[in-house]
Amino acid sequence: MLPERLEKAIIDQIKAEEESSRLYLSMASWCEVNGFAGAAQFLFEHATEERMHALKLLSYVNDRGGHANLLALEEPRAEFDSLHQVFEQVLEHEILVTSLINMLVEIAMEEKDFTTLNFLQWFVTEQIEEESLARSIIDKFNLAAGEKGGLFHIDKELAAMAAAEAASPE
Ligand code: OFO
Repeated sequence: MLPERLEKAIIDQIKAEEESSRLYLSMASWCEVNGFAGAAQFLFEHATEERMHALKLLSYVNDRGGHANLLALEEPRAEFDSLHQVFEQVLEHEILVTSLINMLVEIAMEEKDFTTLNFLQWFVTEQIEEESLARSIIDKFNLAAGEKGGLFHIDKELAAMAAAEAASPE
């Protein structure tokens, strides 16, 4: 059985992952209506990944004899000033999620639940990858600043990254 405190914390994390998914869906929608088809594709893909993270946590709680009941979700932000700002928000959000995962790890350690600690390792690694990916995209904006057609090229690169992600989802 999962310790009650840990079960509650994982249920909160399911909510956070669902909210991540909806935030990226909302960003994808903004990109789509603003002519950034590649970025939209990338963010739709990312939204699906976050939903898979929520499902992974949900299954874990239930497999350990708990009950992953779902919580009410916040309305995601819908408007952005620029594509660059969208990806700055992605990074900011991933940094927040990393801190939430670290808090979960801390609770699992305090509860001496080694099975959960082992399970959470996947999320720890995933957050390193996601933060690094968001940083690399922001670097592209900084490099392309002022360059003619810079946004067009970034959007094309994001489409290629989305296709690669779709081919090896996590
Ligand atoms: Fe769920 O991986 Fe990012 O947030």
